[in-house]
Amino acid sequence: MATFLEKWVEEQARLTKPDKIYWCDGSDEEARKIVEIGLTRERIEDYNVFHKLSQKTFPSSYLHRSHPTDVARAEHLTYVCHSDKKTAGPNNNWMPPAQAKEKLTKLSDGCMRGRTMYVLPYMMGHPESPYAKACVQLTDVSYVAVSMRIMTRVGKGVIQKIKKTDNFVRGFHSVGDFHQDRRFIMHFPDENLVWSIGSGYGGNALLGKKCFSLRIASWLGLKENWLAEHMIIIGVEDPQGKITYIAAAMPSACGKTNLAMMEPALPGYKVWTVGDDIAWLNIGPDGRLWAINPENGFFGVASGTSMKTNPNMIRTLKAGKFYPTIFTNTALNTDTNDPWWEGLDGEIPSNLVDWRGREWNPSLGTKAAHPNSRFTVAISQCPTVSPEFNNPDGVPISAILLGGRRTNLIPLVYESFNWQHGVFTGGGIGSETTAAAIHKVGVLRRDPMAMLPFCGYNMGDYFRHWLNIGKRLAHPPKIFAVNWFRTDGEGNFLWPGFGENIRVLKWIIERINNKIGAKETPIGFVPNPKDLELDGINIPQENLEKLFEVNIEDWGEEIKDIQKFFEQFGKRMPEEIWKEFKNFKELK
Ligand code: GTP
Ligand code: SPV
Ligand code: MN
Repeated sequence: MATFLEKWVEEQARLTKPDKIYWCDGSDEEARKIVEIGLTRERIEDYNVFHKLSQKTFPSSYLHRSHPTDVARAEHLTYVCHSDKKTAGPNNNWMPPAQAKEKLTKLSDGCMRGRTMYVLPYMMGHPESPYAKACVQLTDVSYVAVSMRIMTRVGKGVIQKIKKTDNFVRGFHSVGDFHQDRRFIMHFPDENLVWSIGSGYGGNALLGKKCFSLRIASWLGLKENWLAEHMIIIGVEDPQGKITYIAAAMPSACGKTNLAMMEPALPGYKVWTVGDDIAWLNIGPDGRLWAINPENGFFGVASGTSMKTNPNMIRTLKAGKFYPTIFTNTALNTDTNDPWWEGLDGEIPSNLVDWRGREWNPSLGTKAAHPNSRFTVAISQCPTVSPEFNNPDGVPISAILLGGRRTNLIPLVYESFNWQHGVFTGGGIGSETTAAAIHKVGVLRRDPMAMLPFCGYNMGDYFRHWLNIGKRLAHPPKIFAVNWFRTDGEGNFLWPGFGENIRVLKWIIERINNKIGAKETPIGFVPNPKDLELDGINIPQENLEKLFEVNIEDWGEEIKDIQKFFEQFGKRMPEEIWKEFKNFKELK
């Protein structure tokens, strides 16, 4: 008798009419075959899906150019289809599930004609982890099939798991005709289903990532008492060899990957990488918060990545151990056949074509690499990958960092008074938008816990859920807010960032261990000047003052904006958060 999975695949094939159906086993040999198809047969506009790069500099690497309208997440085309609008909340686009399905069914009719339907069984999380989830994605493009192998644990073993339980998350994906008018990324949380059509780009198409591991998983977390968060997970080893695990949320393109594999500027410190984008957080039997990274690879921002900013990522990209590594929408040095992007070490090469394949030189005034150009690479290639990466139980979290990109107002770091105050602080965080999604860049918006585009239900309920989790933790992590992006009057960053961020982590760890005091301000505790390690770094005194300045007079607009944001959630907004808000407003 056909299994639920087989029936589903058959049904989707009847609708989409692919030439072939291919069940992936996740093997190296298979990946090579699929890449071969993208090198020769499939085309996007006038370009093959894959272009082989110089194997000397970046072994096993390929360049992929996406459709020029398809270069980032499409938040305006992303829907969460709960049965009622209130459950989706003002933070999500919503359509009644039946209407959404009708629309998608029409768009999907015959959409795989002439193409292959790849069936990808995969795990989010280590197969032996009690927190892992089994999934199956269908896709009609080699780029997505191969990227899923890098980003997740693809393998036939998953089918065995599924057979026993019939419990898995379904992802249907087709690039359709790439047209924006026929592009939708729709989520059906009550059916464990994601249906995405019209885009081949990362977060719209690699459905294990934001679609499942955040939007659907956050909803599962609400029902099952855990949290799915847009957070990195790191182990910070101090000179005595003690490792402290930290989770940190920052919006897209705001520094997570860089922080996750930092090369610390302070001697004796080491950062171990557990995850760079997503954390699933569970309450352990010991009353602590335990984190796993459900992913198996990095889908990182290329622009700005160099031996100076993120040497461990450059090393990861050059390792060539796991097949393949993919660059998406970077420029190409036509002399050397190497990928190139703004911020990479060395001179600007003289013979470049831009991310669309057009001849390029700096005088054009455009960017050669798309600002959201990315690489897809296995986490196993990372020289700082934590020995705990595959630990089924995850790692115990001692601190949560919540960040944003703020050119002014927000100090480098401050500590919340307690969990409830931390939820209020995180809930009110704002960040300036980046090129990771299709919208105007540099616009300030509220982005609570960096989850605004990823929370799969009403954020009022989400804040309540955070409060409840806090109550159930015997040892809740301390909550800190961070901002690497404050600038001076001329737009220069006040803080050098990257490897120097270890100084902030050191302060945080000392606070966790009650080793040092701090200055109390209305927004939380900020470092006493003497407690931030500044040995070996030269920061003008006035910059330091500015970095930690909490001028409460300047918070007027911010408070109004936070209030307006919270008010959208009406009765679903927890009283406790309003209480914190009121306290804060009165202090002001
Ligand atoms: P997503 O993959 O979209 O989730 O992004 P991310 O949060 O992982 O951001 P990432 O670490 O890739 O950094 C995004 C951009 O911010 C890059 O261009 C980095 O060079 C820059 N960046 C990262 N960390 C710092 C920092 O400490 N200071 C400054 N000034 N820039 C940073
Ligand atoms: C982000 O935008 O947060 C990313 C890239 O990490 S994507 O996979 O598109 O979500
Ligand atoms: Mn990242």
